[in-house]
Parts: sequence; C-alpha cells; structure tokens
Amino acid sequence: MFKIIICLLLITTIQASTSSHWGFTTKPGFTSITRSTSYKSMTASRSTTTSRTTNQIVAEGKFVVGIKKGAIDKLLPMAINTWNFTDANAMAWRILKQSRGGVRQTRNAVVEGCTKCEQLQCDGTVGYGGSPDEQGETTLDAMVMDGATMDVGAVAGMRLIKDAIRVARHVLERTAHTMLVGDAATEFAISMGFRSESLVTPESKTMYQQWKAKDCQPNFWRNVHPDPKISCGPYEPTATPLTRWKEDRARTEYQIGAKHHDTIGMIAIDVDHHIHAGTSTNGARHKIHGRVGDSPIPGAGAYADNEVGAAVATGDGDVMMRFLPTLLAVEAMRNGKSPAEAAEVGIRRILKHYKEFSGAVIAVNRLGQYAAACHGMREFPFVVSNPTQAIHVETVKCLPPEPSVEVVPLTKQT
Ligand code: SD4
Repeated sequence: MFKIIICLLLITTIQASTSSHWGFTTKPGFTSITRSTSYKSMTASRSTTTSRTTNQIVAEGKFVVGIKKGAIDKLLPMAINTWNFTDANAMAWRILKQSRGGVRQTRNAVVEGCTKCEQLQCDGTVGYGGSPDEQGETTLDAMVMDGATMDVGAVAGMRLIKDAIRVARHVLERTAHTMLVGDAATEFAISMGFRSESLVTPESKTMYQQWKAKDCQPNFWRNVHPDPKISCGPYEPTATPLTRWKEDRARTEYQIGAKHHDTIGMIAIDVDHHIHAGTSTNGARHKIHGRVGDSPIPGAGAYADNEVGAAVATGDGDVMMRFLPTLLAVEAMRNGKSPAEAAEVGIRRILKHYKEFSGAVIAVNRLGQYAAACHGMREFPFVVSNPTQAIHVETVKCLPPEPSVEVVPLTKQT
C-alpha cells in the first residue's frame, strides 16, 4: 500500500513538472509549436513554449500547443523584415501600434514599411536608382499578400514609377488580378494617380557606365555569341550543331551579403493573428531587360496564410523562384515544423540543386514566433518588433557550405 502511494505521488509530480515546463497537449488538427535551440532568433519562441497550457492556437497540423494568453501578448503584434532595414521596420511598427486589430492595419504596416525602404533606396537594392538593367534602367518588382483572403497584388518589371508596393496594393484592392507587368503596370499605376518619372539617378547611371566600360561584366547571358564572358551584346544564340551542343550552365555570381543587401521582405501580424506579407526590390544588378525575380511571385518572395503564418525570402531570385521557398516554409509549419525548421526547409530544397546559392528565408508562425535560415553568406540580419523588443536587429548564422559531391562517372562494367 505504501509503495502504491509513493508511486502515485511520483507520477503526479512528474506530470506537474512536465506540463509546467512544456505546457502542451496534442490533438489532431492543430499546428505544433516546437522548441529549437539552434537559432538565436528563437529566443522569443523559447519563452512562449515554456509557458503553461491555457490557450488553443493555430489551425491544421498535428498538435495544439497551449500558450498563456499573456505570453502571446508579448509576441503580437509583430513586424519583421529582411536585412537591417530598421527604418522600414520602425514605420511598420508605428502603424501596428496605432490601433489594435484590423486586417487593414497589417496591410498598412507592410505596404508603408516597404514604401519607406523604397523612398530611402535601402542599400540601393530597393526602390528607384538601383540595380540598373542592361539598358541602364531601374525596374521594380513588388507584392503584397493578405493571409486572411489569400488575395495578392503584385507588379513586376515596372518602369517609371517609384511606389512599387503601393501600386501592388492597388492591384490587390482594385482589380481581380494578381500581377501586372512591365509598361502595362506603369499605365495602370498612372491611371491610379501615381506620378511617372525616371528611376535613373546619377549613381545608377555611373554604375551602368562602369559596367559597360568593363565589357558588360558580369552579366546573365550564356550559350550566346559573342562570348558573354568577355563581350557586351547584342548577342545571338550560339549556332552549334545539336550533335556538338555542350550546354554552359555556369551562373553569374549573385552579389548578396554585407555590401549588397537585397529585397525587403516584410511580415506583419496583429493581435488577432491577421497576417500580411510583402516584398519590394529593384531586382538584380545588370539583369537582362525584362527580367523578373522571385519577389513578386506568391510562394517565392513571400507567402502568408492566417491559419499558419508567413514567410519572406531574399537572395538569388532566379533560382529561388524555381522552388517556391516561402510556400514550402509555410507548408512546413502547417505540418508541424517550427519556424526555424520551416525556414531551413525552404533553403535546403534549393541547395539540393544549387550548392552555391545565396539567400535567406524568414518564417513566422501565426503566434509571432520567428526564425530565419540562410546560405551563401556568413550571416543574415533581420529586424523584429514586438511588445518585448522594438526595432531589434538579430543575426542568424548561415548554413555551412554544402560539401561538394564528387561525381564518379559511370564506366562500362568489365
Ligand atoms: C531578385 N530576390 O530579384 C530578388 C533580389 C533580392 O535578395 O532579394 N535579392 O532576385
């Protein structure tokens, strides 16, 4: 009898300590919020996952995680964005704090946060006057996605209009389309009241002239002549007979990192878990005229779903858009992965095929827990604001370079 009482006491103690430490119960139909220690950016999520169970969260997936209402309040509202674009984050944060709740508030935060970067020409890779293309012109890509309705507005390769993400918002709110491109996007913007003006600046003009003077190096051409590795265009397809065709798959080194920051990708979530995600970029420097990157493509540059969370990406868009890494990240969270694991899913899928790839993915679940993963740089900074930290720059170390696999050619069996 005495032994039985001791056993019962022990079981009760273990249960109590487990629930206070982890605070979760499992149930089909809900997303798990798992704990990760491999990323500095998981600090916030650690503090919530150790809370006691009270509140049910999220939608599809495998588990429900109980988190104190108070703990959630510390994570939402939140605004997070790529790179150390702090002014953009401050703008979004100011808007989010103005009033509690409301779908339009997160939309305003993302659109005006990214607009701030366009106006400041963040690192020369957002907004006018950056990344001149092969004709010396700056063209803009931008997108905004509403995680409640799954509506998207985007513009791609848009010329002569500075306010890319605001125009994208007009596409979302005033049309039934998802994306407008090129000169037609410009015409649409003008019809919506935006001013048309040159996006060329003295700096972008100099950049363009210097590139021309260096025989247009680097550029994005291959399998053309004259040899694009030593000459400017115009180019023609190489006229190699099919039997002697040897495809050149070399990629132009994509400049990204400390001195070549890229796209702003931003996510805003309010206290009612309304989510918007958005991007704005002038793309890749010396891109071929007409090139569009990943940023305006839903699932590539950004994705949001109120049921789960959101993700944004930055990096070599020509490669990234082949894998829809932000959709992959959101779907990974839907299936129970933590934000850290989900961000890594997006990056690793690309690495399977492009070992030199450089880029980053930020993933946030609907509770405001966040993480980032990156490759091809030493580290990747991003900015977060939530009730516990405003305009806080964090840095995540990137995944180590993939070991190059020695390919042993198949030989005839002897
Ligand atoms: C693009 N992804 O157009 C954009 C550029 C950028 O981070 O993010 N770079 O390829």
